Amino acid sequence: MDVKAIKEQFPVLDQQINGNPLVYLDSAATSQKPLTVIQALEDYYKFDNSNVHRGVHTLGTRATDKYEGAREKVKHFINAESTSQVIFTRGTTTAINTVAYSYGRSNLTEGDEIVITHMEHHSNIIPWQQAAKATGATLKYIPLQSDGTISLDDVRATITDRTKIVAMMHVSNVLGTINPIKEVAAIAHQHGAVMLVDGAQGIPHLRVDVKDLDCDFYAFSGHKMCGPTGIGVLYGKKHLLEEMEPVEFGGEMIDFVHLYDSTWKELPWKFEGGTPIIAGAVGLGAAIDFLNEVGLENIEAHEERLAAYAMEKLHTMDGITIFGPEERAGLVTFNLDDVHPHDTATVLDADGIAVRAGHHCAQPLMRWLDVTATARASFYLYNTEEDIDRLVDGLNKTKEYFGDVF
Ligand code: 7TS
Repeated sequence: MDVKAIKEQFPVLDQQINGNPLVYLDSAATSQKPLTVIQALEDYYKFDNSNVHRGVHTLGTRATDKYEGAREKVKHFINAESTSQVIFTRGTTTAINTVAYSYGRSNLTEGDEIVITHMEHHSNIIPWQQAAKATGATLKYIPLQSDGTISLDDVRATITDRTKIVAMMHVSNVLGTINPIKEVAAIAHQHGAVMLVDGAQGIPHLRVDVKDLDCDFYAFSGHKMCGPTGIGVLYGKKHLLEEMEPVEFGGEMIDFVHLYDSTWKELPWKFEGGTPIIAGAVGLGAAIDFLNEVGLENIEAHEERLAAYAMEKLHTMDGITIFGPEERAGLVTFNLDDVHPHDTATVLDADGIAVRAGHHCAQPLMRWLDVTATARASFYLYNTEEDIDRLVDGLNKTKEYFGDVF
Protein backbone atom coordinates (compact mmCIF):
# COMPACT_ATOMS: atom_id res chain seq x y z
CA MET A 1 0.00 0.00 0.00
CA ASP A 2 1.54 3.30 -1.14
CA VAL A 3 0.44 5.60 1.68
CA LYS A 4 2.17 8.64 0.19
CA ALA A 5 0.24 8.24 -3.07
CA ILE A 6 -2.99 7.67 -1.11
CA LYS A 7 -2.41 10.78 1.00
CA GLU A 8 -1.99 12.87 -2.15
CA GLN A 9 -5.55 11.98 -3.10
CA PHE A 10 -6.87 13.80 -0.01
CA PRO A 11 -6.56 17.53 -0.77
CA VAL A 12 -7.58 18.66 2.72
CA LEU A 13 -4.52 16.96 4.22
CA ASP A 14 -2.19 19.16 2.19
CA GLN A 15 -2.29 22.28 4.35
CA GLN A 16 -0.56 24.04 7.21
CA ILE A 17 -2.32 24.51 10.53
CA ASN A 18 -0.77 27.12 12.80
CA GLY A 19 2.37 27.06 10.66
CA ASN A 20 2.79 23.27 10.75
CA PRO A 21 1.78 20.58 8.27
CA LEU A 22 -1.58 19.14 9.30
CA VAL A 23 -1.55 15.74 10.99
CA TYR A 24 -5.15 14.52 10.99
CA LEU A 25 -5.76 12.00 13.76
CA ASP A 26 -9.53 12.31 14.11
CA SER A 27 -10.89 9.91 11.50
CA ALA A 28 -13.06 8.11 14.04
CA ALA A 29 -15.10 11.33 14.23
CA THR A 30 -15.14 11.70 10.46
CA SER A 31 -12.74 10.61 7.76
CA GLN A 32 -11.34 12.89 5.08
CA LYS A 33 -12.58 12.56 1.49
CA PRO A 34 -10.53 11.58 -1.55
CA LEU A 35 -10.66 13.51 -4.83
CA THR A 36 -12.72 10.79 -6.51
CA VAL A 37 -15.52 11.27 -3.96
CA ILE A 38 -15.39 15.06 -4.24
CA GLN A 39 -15.38 14.72 -8.04
CA ALA A 40 -18.33 12.31 -8.00
CA LEU A 41 -20.38 14.82 -6.00
CA GLU A 42 -19.37 17.67 -8.30
CA ASP A 43 -20.14 15.66 -11.46
CA TYR A 44 -23.50 14.59 -10.11
CA TYR A 45 -24.53 18.18 -9.42
CA LYS A 46 -22.95 19.54 -12.62
CA PHE A 47 -24.30 16.98 -15.07
CA ASP A 48 -26.96 14.66 -13.66
CA ASN A 49 -28.88 16.42 -10.87
CA SER A 50 -32.55 15.48 -10.85
CA ASN A 51 -35.05 13.81 -8.57
CA VAL A 52 -35.23 10.01 -8.69
CA HIS A 53 -37.91 7.37 -9.39
CA ARG A 54 -40.17 9.94 -11.07
CA GLY A 55 -39.85 11.43 -14.49
CA VAL A 56 -39.03 9.74 -17.73
CA HIS A 57 -36.65 12.51 -18.70
CA THR A 58 -32.98 11.75 -19.24
CA LEU A 59 -31.63 13.49 -16.15
CA GLY A 60 -34.20 11.70 -13.99
CA THR A 61 -33.08 8.38 -15.42
CA ARG A 62 -29.41 9.19 -14.90
CA ALA A 63 -29.94 10.28 -11.30
CA THR A 64 -32.01 7.17 -10.60
CA ASP A 65 -29.36 4.92 -12.17
CA LYS A 66 -26.64 6.54 -10.07
CA TYR A 67 -28.69 6.34 -6.88
CA GLU A 68 -29.68 2.70 -7.38
CA GLY A 69 -26.17 1.94 -8.68
CA ALA A 70 -24.79 3.10 -5.33
CA ARG A 71 -27.15 0.68 -3.59
CA GLU A 72 -25.76 -2.13 -5.72
CA LYS A 73 -22.21 -1.15 -4.68
CA VAL A 74 -23.18 -1.25 -1.00
CA LYS A 75 -24.79 -4.65 -1.50
CA HIS A 76 -21.54 -6.08 -2.90
CA PHE A 77 -19.39 -4.28 -0.34
CA ILE A 78 -21.16 -5.91 2.62
CA ASN A 79 -22.06 -9.13 0.76
CA ALA A 80 -25.83 -8.70 1.21
CA GLU A 81 -28.12 -11.08 -0.64
CA SER A 82 -30.11 -8.34 -2.36
CA THR A 83 -30.36 -4.57 -2.83
CA SER A 84 -33.77 -4.73 -1.13
CA GLN A 85 -31.85 -5.18 2.14
CA VAL A 86 -29.88 -1.93 1.72
CA ILE A 87 -31.78 1.06 3.08
CA PHE A 88 -30.23 4.48 2.73
CA THR A 89 -30.46 6.54 5.93
CA ARG A 90 -28.89 9.72 7.23
CA GLY A 91 -26.26 7.69 9.10
CA THR A 92 -25.70 5.13 11.83
CA THR A 93 -27.84 7.03 14.32
CA THR A 94 -30.88 7.10 12.03
CA ALA A 95 -30.39 3.43 11.10
CA ILE A 96 -30.35 2.30 14.75
CA ASN A 97 -33.31 4.52 15.61
CA THR A 98 -35.28 3.01 12.72
CA VAL A 99 -34.81 -0.50 14.13
CA ALA A 100 -35.34 0.52 17.76
CA TYR A 101 -38.52 2.35 16.84
CA SER A 102 -40.04 0.09 14.23
CA TYR A 103 -38.85 -3.39 15.20
CA GLY A 104 -38.66 -2.49 18.89
CA ARG A 105 -42.16 -1.05 19.26
CA SER A 106 -43.83 -4.00 17.52
CA ASN A 107 -41.78 -6.85 19.00
CA LEU A 108 -41.10 -5.85 22.60
CA THR A 109 -43.47 -6.20 25.52
CA GLU A 110 -43.20 -6.05 29.28
CA GLY A 111 -40.71 -8.56 30.64
CA ASP A 112 -38.70 -8.72 27.41
CA GLU A 113 -35.04 -7.78 27.46
CA ILE A 114 -32.80 -5.66 25.28
CA VAL A 115 -29.11 -6.43 25.76
CA ILE A 116 -26.32 -3.96 24.95
CA THR A 117 -22.78 -3.48 26.30
CA HIS A 118 -21.21 -0.98 28.64
CA MET A 119 -18.97 0.40 25.87
CA GLU A 120 -21.70 1.60 23.46
CA HIS A 121 -21.89 4.98 21.75
CA HIS A 122 -24.92 7.05 22.83
CA SER A 123 -26.46 6.24 19.42
CA ASN A 124 -26.69 2.61 20.47
CA ILE A 125 -27.90 3.32 24.02
CA ILE A 126 -30.57 6.00 23.93
CA PRO A 127 -32.78 4.48 21.17
CA TRP A 128 -32.95 1.31 23.33
CA GLN A 129 -33.67 3.27 26.51
CA GLN A 130 -36.56 4.88 24.68
CA ALA A 131 -37.79 1.55 23.27
CA ALA A 132 -37.64 0.05 26.77
CA LYS A 133 -39.60 2.95 28.25
CA ALA A 134 -42.25 2.75 25.54
CA THR A 135 -42.78 -1.02 25.77
CA GLY A 136 -41.98 -1.97 29.37
CA ALA A 137 -38.97 -4.02 28.26
CA THR A 138 -35.81 -4.09 30.39
CA LEU A 139 -32.43 -2.80 29.21
CA LYS A 140 -29.50 -4.99 30.31
CA TYR A 141 -25.77 -4.39 29.98
CA ILE A 142 -23.02 -6.89 29.23
CA PRO A 143 -20.22 -5.87 31.61
CA LEU A 144 -16.65 -5.13 30.50
CA GLN A 145 -13.48 -6.95 31.45
CA SER A 146 -10.79 -4.80 33.07
CA ASP A 147 -9.02 -4.37 29.71
CA GLY A 148 -12.17 -3.07 27.99
CA THR A 149 -13.18 -6.25 26.18
CA ILE A 150 -16.26 -8.42 26.69
CA SER A 151 -16.11 -12.11 27.56
CA LEU A 152 -18.36 -14.66 25.89
CA ASP A 153 -19.10 -16.09 29.34
CA ASP A 154 -20.61 -12.73 30.30
CA VAL A 155 -22.50 -12.64 27.00
CA ARG A 156 -23.94 -16.10 27.74
CA ALA A 157 -24.81 -15.04 31.29
CA THR A 158 -26.59 -11.85 30.17
CA ILE A 159 -28.62 -13.07 27.18
CA THR A 160 -31.63 -15.19 28.22
CA ASP A 161 -34.77 -16.59 26.63
CA ARG A 162 -36.44 -13.26 27.49
CA THR A 163 -33.92 -11.36 25.35
CA LYS A 164 -35.47 -10.14 22.11
CA ILE A 165 -32.75 -7.78 20.83
CA VAL A 166 -28.98 -7.71 21.25
CA ALA A 167 -27.33 -4.49 20.02
CA MET A 168 -23.55 -4.17 20.00
CA MET A 169 -20.86 -2.05 18.39
CA HIS A 170 -18.50 -3.82 16.01
CA VAL A 171 -15.52 -1.70 17.06
CA SER A 172 -15.37 0.67 20.04
CA ASN A 173 -14.79 4.32 19.14
CA VAL A 174 -13.06 4.82 22.50
CA LEU A 175 -11.29 1.58 23.43
CA GLY A 176 -10.57 0.26 19.96
CA THR A 177 -11.96 -3.11 21.09
CA ILE A 178 -13.06 -5.37 18.23
CA ASN A 179 -16.08 -7.30 19.46
CA PRO A 180 -16.72 -10.99 18.59
CA ILE A 181 -19.88 -10.21 16.61
CA LYS A 182 -20.25 -13.58 14.91
CA GLU A 183 -20.08 -15.47 18.21
CA VAL A 184 -22.47 -13.06 19.95
CA ALA A 185 -24.94 -13.28 17.04
CA ALA A 186 -24.89 -17.08 17.36
CA ILE A 187 -25.63 -16.85 21.10
CA ALA A 188 -28.43 -14.32 20.47
CA HIS A 189 -29.98 -16.63 17.88
CA GLN A 190 -29.85 -19.63 20.24
CA HIS A 191 -32.23 -17.63 22.44
CA GLY A 192 -34.43 -16.45 19.57
CA ALA A 193 -33.17 -12.85 19.77
CA VAL A 194 -32.15 -10.65 16.84
CA MET A 195 -28.71 -9.05 16.65
CA LEU A 196 -28.08 -5.45 15.58
CA VAL A 197 -24.51 -4.33 14.92
CA ASP A 198 -23.46 -0.69 15.20
CA GLY A 199 -20.89 -0.79 12.42
CA ALA A 200 -19.92 2.91 12.45
CA GLN A 201 -16.32 2.08 13.39
CA GLY A 202 -16.32 -1.40 11.84
CA ILE A 203 -17.01 -0.99 8.16
CA PRO A 204 -14.45 1.76 7.43
CA HIS A 205 -11.63 -0.46 8.69
CA LEU A 206 -12.55 -4.15 8.49
CA ARG A 207 -13.93 -6.38 5.74
CA VAL A 208 -17.59 -6.80 6.67
CA ASP A 209 -19.58 -9.75 5.39
CA VAL A 210 -23.09 -9.59 6.80
CA LYS A 211 -23.82 -13.16 5.72
CA ASP A 212 -20.77 -14.51 7.48
CA LEU A 213 -21.47 -12.46 10.63
CA ASP A 214 -25.07 -13.66 10.41
CA CYS A 215 -26.23 -10.42 12.05
CA ASP A 216 -29.85 -9.39 11.58
CA PHE A 217 -29.15 -5.66 11.20
CA TYR A 218 -25.94 -3.76 10.44
CA ALA A 219 -25.88 0.06 10.67
CA PHE A 220 -23.16 2.39 9.37
CA SER A 221 -22.30 5.95 8.25
CA GLY A 222 -20.78 7.02 4.94
CA HIS A 223 -18.78 9.89 6.39
CA LYS A 224 -16.43 7.67 8.41
CA MET A 225 -15.50 5.62 5.31
CA CYS A 226 -14.35 8.40 2.95
CA GLY A 227 -17.91 9.25 1.88
CA PRO A 228 -19.93 12.44 2.44
CA THR A 229 -21.88 13.36 5.55
CA GLY A 230 -25.63 12.81 5.61
CA ILE A 231 -25.67 9.30 4.15
CA GLY A 232 -25.61 5.94 5.88
CA VAL A 233 -27.03 2.47 5.56
CA LEU A 234 -29.30 0.13 7.42
CA TYR A 235 -28.81 -3.45 6.28
CA GLY A 236 -31.40 -5.95 7.50
CA LYS A 237 -32.47 -9.52 6.92
CA LYS A 238 -35.31 -9.48 4.44
CA HIS A 239 -37.99 -11.25 6.49
CA LEU A 240 -37.41 -8.81 9.36
CA LEU A 241 -37.48 -5.69 7.18
CA GLU A 242 -40.58 -6.96 5.44
CA GLU A 243 -42.54 -7.26 8.67
CA MET A 244 -41.36 -3.86 9.96
CA GLU A 245 -43.50 -0.74 9.59
CA PRO A 246 -41.91 2.38 8.09
CA VAL A 247 -41.10 5.20 10.51
CA GLU A 248 -41.33 8.09 8.07
CA PHE A 249 -44.41 8.58 5.95
CA GLY A 250 -44.91 10.76 2.88
CA GLY A 251 -43.78 10.86 -0.73
CA GLU A 252 -41.54 8.21 -2.32
CA MET A 253 -42.41 5.42 0.13
CA ILE A 254 -46.03 4.83 -0.93
CA ASP A 255 -47.74 2.57 -3.41
CA PHE A 256 -51.37 3.80 -3.29
CA VAL A 257 -52.75 6.65 -1.21
CA HIS A 258 -56.47 6.69 -0.43
CA LEU A 259 -58.34 9.19 1.68
CA TYR A 260 -58.02 7.31 4.94
CA ASP A 261 -55.41 4.68 4.30
CA SER A 262 -52.37 3.97 2.16
CA THR A 263 -50.08 1.15 1.13
CA TRP A 264 -46.29 1.08 1.04
CA LYS A 265 -43.79 0.42 -1.67
CA GLU A 266 -41.76 -2.74 -1.44
CA LEU A 267 -38.31 -2.89 0.15
CA PRO A 268 -36.11 -0.93 0.41
CA TRP A 269 -38.12 2.13 -0.63
CA LYS A 270 -40.81 1.83 2.04
CA PHE A 271 -38.16 3.06 4.50
CA GLU A 272 -37.03 5.97 2.32
CA GLY A 273 -39.79 8.56 2.71
CA GLY A 274 -39.32 11.89 0.89
CA THR A 275 -36.73 12.85 -1.71
CA PRO A 276 -33.83 10.56 -0.87
CA ILE A 277 -30.20 11.45 -0.17
CA ILE A 278 -29.26 11.16 -3.83
CA ALA A 279 -25.93 13.00 -3.96
CA GLY A 280 -24.91 11.40 -0.66
CA ALA A 281 -25.52 7.93 -2.06
CA VAL A 282 -23.56 8.77 -5.20
CA GLY A 283 -20.67 9.97 -3.00
CA LEU A 284 -20.87 6.82 -0.88
CA GLY A 285 -20.72 4.72 -4.05
CA ALA A 286 -17.53 6.55 -5.07
CA ALA A 287 -16.09 6.00 -1.58
CA ILE A 288 -16.76 2.27 -1.87
CA ASP A 289 -15.00 2.18 -5.25
CA PHE A 290 -12.04 3.97 -3.66
CA LEU A 291 -11.85 1.61 -0.66
CA ASN A 292 -12.16 -1.43 -2.94
CA GLU A 293 -9.31 -0.15 -5.06
CA VAL A 294 -7.03 0.21 -2.04
CA GLY A 295 -8.35 -3.05 -0.57
CA LEU A 296 -9.95 -3.39 2.85
CA GLU A 297 -7.43 -6.06 3.82
CA ASN A 298 -4.58 -3.61 3.09
CA ILE A 299 -6.28 -0.87 5.09
CA GLU A 300 -6.82 -3.23 8.02
CA ALA A 301 -3.18 -4.38 8.00
CA HIS A 302 -1.92 -0.79 7.70
CA GLU A 303 -4.00 0.36 10.67
CA GLU A 304 -2.93 -2.63 12.71
CA ARG A 305 0.70 -1.61 12.12
CA LEU A 306 -0.03 2.02 13.03
CA ALA A 307 -1.89 1.04 16.20
CA ALA A 308 0.95 -1.27 17.29
CA TYR A 309 3.51 1.45 16.54
CA ALA A 310 1.51 4.06 18.47
CA MET A 311 1.06 1.72 21.46
CA GLU A 312 4.78 0.94 21.51
CA LYS A 313 5.73 4.63 21.40
CA LEU A 314 3.15 5.78 23.93
CA HIS A 315 4.02 2.96 26.35
CA THR A 316 7.54 4.40 26.59
CA MET A 317 6.19 7.73 27.86
CA ASP A 318 5.84 8.48 31.58
CA GLY A 319 2.67 9.95 33.02
CA ILE A 320 0.26 8.63 30.41
CA THR A 321 -2.74 6.33 30.85
CA ILE A 322 -3.84 4.36 27.80
CA PHE A 323 -7.37 2.97 27.80
CA GLY A 324 -8.47 -0.27 26.13
CA PRO A 325 -6.93 -3.61 25.18
CA GLU A 326 -3.50 -4.20 23.63
CA GLU A 327 -5.07 -5.76 20.56
CA ARG A 328 -7.13 -3.05 19.01
CA ALA A 329 -8.40 -1.26 15.93
CA GLY A 330 -6.60 1.86 14.65
CA LEU A 331 -7.12 4.27 17.49
CA VAL A 332 -5.56 5.12 20.84
CA THR A 333 -7.41 6.82 23.69
CA PHE A 334 -5.32 8.23 26.52
CA ASN A 335 -4.88 10.88 29.17
CA LEU A 336 -1.77 12.66 30.34
CA ASP A 337 -1.50 12.84 34.13
CA ASP A 338 -2.74 16.16 35.52
CA VAL A 339 -3.53 17.58 32.08
CA HIS A 340 -7.12 17.95 30.96
CA PRO A 341 -7.61 16.29 27.55
CA HIS A 342 -8.99 19.53 26.12
CA ASP A 343 -5.71 21.21 27.06
CA THR A 344 -3.80 18.34 25.45
CA ALA A 345 -5.83 18.72 22.26
CA THR A 346 -5.32 22.51 22.29
CA VAL A 347 -1.54 22.26 22.61
CA LEU A 348 -1.44 19.59 19.89
CA ASP A 349 -3.55 21.80 17.61
CA ALA A 350 -1.00 24.58 17.99
CA ASP A 351 1.41 22.10 16.35
CA GLY A 352 -1.08 21.24 13.60
CA ILE A 353 -2.11 17.90 15.14
CA ALA A 354 -5.84 17.19 15.21
CA VAL A 355 -7.06 14.80 17.93
CA ARG A 356 -10.43 14.59 19.62
CA ALA A 357 -10.95 15.33 23.30
CA GLY A 358 -14.14 14.80 25.26
CA HIS A 359 -16.51 12.01 26.25
CA HIS A 360 -16.75 10.66 22.68
CA CYS A 361 -20.52 10.20 23.04
CA ALA A 362 -19.91 7.39 25.51
CA GLN A 363 -20.67 8.82 28.95
CA PRO A 364 -21.47 5.44 30.60
CA LEU A 365 -18.09 4.17 29.39
CA MET A 366 -16.35 7.31 30.70
CA ARG A 367 -17.88 6.63 34.13
CA TRP A 368 -16.69 3.03 33.94
CA LEU A 369 -13.19 4.29 33.10
CA ASP A 370 -13.56 6.75 36.00
CA VAL A 371 -12.75 9.80 33.88
CA THR A 372 -14.84 12.67 32.61
CA ALA A 373 -13.06 12.90 29.29
CA THR A 374 -10.11 11.53 27.33
CA ALA A 375 -7.98 12.44 24.34
CA ARG A 376 -8.14 10.17 21.29
CA ALA A 377 -5.92 9.76 18.23
CA SER A 378 -7.58 7.74 15.47
CA PHE A 379 -5.93 6.56 12.27
CA TYR A 380 -6.95 5.80 8.74
CA LEU A 381 -5.40 4.75 5.46
CA TYR A 382 -3.69 8.12 4.90
CA ASN A 383 -1.83 8.19 8.24
CA THR A 384 1.85 7.32 8.61
CA GLU A 385 4.36 6.42 11.31
CA GLU A 386 5.64 10.01 11.02
CA ASP A 387 2.20 11.26 12.04
CA ILE A 388 2.52 9.19 15.23
CA ASP A 389 6.04 10.53 15.82
CA ARG A 390 4.61 14.05 15.54
CA LEU A 391 1.90 13.10 18.05
CA VAL A 392 4.45 11.76 20.53
CA ASP A 393 6.60 14.90 20.14
CA GLY A 394 3.48 17.00 20.67
CA LEU A 395 2.56 15.07 23.80
CA ASN A 396 6.05 15.47 25.24
CA LYS A 397 5.77 19.19 24.56
CA THR A 398 2.34 19.24 26.28
CA LYS A 399 3.81 17.59 29.36
CA GLU A 400 6.73 20.03 29.47
CA TYR A 401 4.39 22.97 29.01
CA PHE A 402 2.02 21.95 31.78
CA GLY A 403 4.91 20.77 33.94
CA ASP A 404 6.21 24.34 33.88
CA VAL A 405 2.82 25.81 34.65
CA PHE A 406 2.00 23.67 37.67
N1 7TS B 1 -21.65 4.48 16.69
C1 7TS B 1 -20.33 4.59 16.86
C2 7TS B 1 -19.54 3.42 17.34
C3 7TS B 1 -19.70 5.80 16.56
O1 7TS B 1 -18.38 5.90 16.73
C4 7TS B 1 -20.47 6.89 16.09
C5 7TS B 1 -19.86 8.24 15.83
C6 7TS B 1 -21.84 6.70 15.90
C7 7TS B 1 -22.40 5.49 16.22
C8 7TS B 1 -22.74 7.76 15.36
O2 7TS B 1 -22.51 7.95 14.00
P1 7TS B 1 -23.30 9.09 13.20
O3 7TS B 1 -22.62 9.11 11.87
O4 7TS B 1 -24.72 8.66 13.11
O5 7TS B 1 -23.12 10.35 13.98
N2 7TS B 1 -18.70 8.47 16.59
C9 7TS B 1 -18.04 9.63 16.72
C10 7TS B 1 -16.84 9.71 17.45
O6 7TS B 1 -16.27 8.77 17.98
N3 7TS B 1 -16.43 11.00 17.41
O7 7TS B 1 -17.31 11.72 16.73
C11 7TS B 1 -18.33 10.90 16.29
